[in-house]
Amino acid sequence: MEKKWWQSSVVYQIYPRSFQDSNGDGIGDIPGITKRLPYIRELGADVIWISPLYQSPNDDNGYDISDYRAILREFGTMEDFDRMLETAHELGLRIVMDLVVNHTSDEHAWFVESRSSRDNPYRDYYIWRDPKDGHEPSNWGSCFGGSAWKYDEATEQYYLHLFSVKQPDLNWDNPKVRDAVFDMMDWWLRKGIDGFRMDVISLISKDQSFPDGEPESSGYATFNCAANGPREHEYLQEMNRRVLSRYDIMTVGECSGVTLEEAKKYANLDGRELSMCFQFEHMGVDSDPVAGKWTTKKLELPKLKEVLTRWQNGLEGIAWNSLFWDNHDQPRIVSRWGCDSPEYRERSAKMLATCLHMMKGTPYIYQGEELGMTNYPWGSLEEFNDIETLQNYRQLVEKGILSPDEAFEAVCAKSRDNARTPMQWDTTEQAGFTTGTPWLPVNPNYREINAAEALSRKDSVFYYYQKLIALRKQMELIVYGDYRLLLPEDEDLYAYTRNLGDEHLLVVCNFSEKERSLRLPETFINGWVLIANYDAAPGESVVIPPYGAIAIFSKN
Ligand code: TEU
Ligand code: CA
Repeated sequence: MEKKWWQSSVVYQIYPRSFQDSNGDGIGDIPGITKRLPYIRELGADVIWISPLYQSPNDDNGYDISDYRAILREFGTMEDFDRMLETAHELGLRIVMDLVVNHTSDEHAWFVESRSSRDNPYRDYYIWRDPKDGHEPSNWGSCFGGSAWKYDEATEQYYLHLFSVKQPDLNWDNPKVRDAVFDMMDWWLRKGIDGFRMDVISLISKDQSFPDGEPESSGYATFNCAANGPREHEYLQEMNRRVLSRYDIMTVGECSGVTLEEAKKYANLDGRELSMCFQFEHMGVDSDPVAGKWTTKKLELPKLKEVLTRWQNGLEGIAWNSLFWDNHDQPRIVSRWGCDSPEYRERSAKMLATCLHMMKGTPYIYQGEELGMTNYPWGSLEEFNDIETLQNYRQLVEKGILSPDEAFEAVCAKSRDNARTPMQWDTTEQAGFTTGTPWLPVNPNYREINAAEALSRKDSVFYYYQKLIALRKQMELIVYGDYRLLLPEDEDLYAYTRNLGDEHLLVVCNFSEKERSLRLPETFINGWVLIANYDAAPGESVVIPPYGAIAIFSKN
């Protein structure tokens, strides 16, 4: 197998709105990112994925783009962008841009034209359908609640929007759309960016008959029924031929609804489509059959192990995995699957990091994860900003799927806004994020949990991540070794090995509050402790404290 730079990279994700404000308007911006690049360098990550920076009316915080070649005024100017890119490159950091081309904003010039009349040249840039028996053309639902079809009075047709009504889906079956998108991608690549993270790229090809899907408790079929459509791979291969293959870049597809078999195509090592893809199966292990992700159900560890192991082994030697717990759409992992009480917050954050970063694939760190940032202590529904949270809350309560109290508890646990509260830099007012009023409140725990504190203390979560990253850079075993699960049924311990030639690694992570001991497999007796989040002294067995984690190396 040919080795690629992005296989030994670690990616740091920035959500620009919440990272660092530089001018006191309460909104993070590009000069703020530039100022903090040395911080990311210090952590050791070498690729930065930045959520959308483009012009947008912000119905979905930048994932609704109205001009792909302009920077959102609140974030700065194109000159600011160019300076950031140059500074990043000087520091040896690569920049991967978010690419949102399943849909645009309804304020994009293409859609303004498209909706103006049925015979406008841009009409077919989007997906328009006549009513079916006076109703929506199919039962497809929007990810944010309600139908995915919106009736437009002016031209008496429906348009498709798998996300908000302000995010109409592009019609990829129109070759002009593909030309326009590829041209725009090329424009950014010529500027010198290092790749793309492709938003819901698994949804771009739709079955033109728009068949009804299996309805959920909401009455609609999930937007996943549009995933991996009939011409999906044809379009990605075309994109690859015409654009991607001409640059030395990294591409990661956000592949909602992807199966293992599909991922082998998206992320195949033959390089015909993308470098790697995000799958979400492991993010769904604590969801509910009726309420979906909107539940406070506890994690069942054997399920998580089953899913991740299937992906680790299923792609082995065929395609490349990406590894993540957190992103701008997920609650904070330490609150979700660790323990955010003062006693265990740091140890469980390090345990989760160990479990993920010792696996095979490219790891992603979401801003603040390296500090063990936690979910926000929400007091009322009014405090939320996110469209997905607010619309789903309403739908869950209206349909009687959850009581208002249950729905509130669920959004507190799962809202995307948990990830979007401002980055906690130091103990000054507003955590050093802004000198003004932040667009989302700062978590009050910033006085204890912040970057300045973490950087001043050698045993912080930050330095633990730094060490994990450094180990990946030093050891091919961590990048290329195969993966084998141990103890599949154990409800507390996640244990696996990695193996490359005569090198072996044993990783044991305790997801519980119990102390657990484990007899070491023969190979690892007298092994070398590569990293642990407690004072470890293994002999023939290890005693692992609550939320403990250890990785033992052996060569034979
Ligand atoms: O997310 C796509 C996606 O699948 C999400 O809807 C995800 O399932 C959900 O947010 C989890 O709760 C991407 C972006 O990451 C997200 O921020 C955007 O809102 C969405 O696409 C539309 O562009
Ligand atoms: Ca600002």
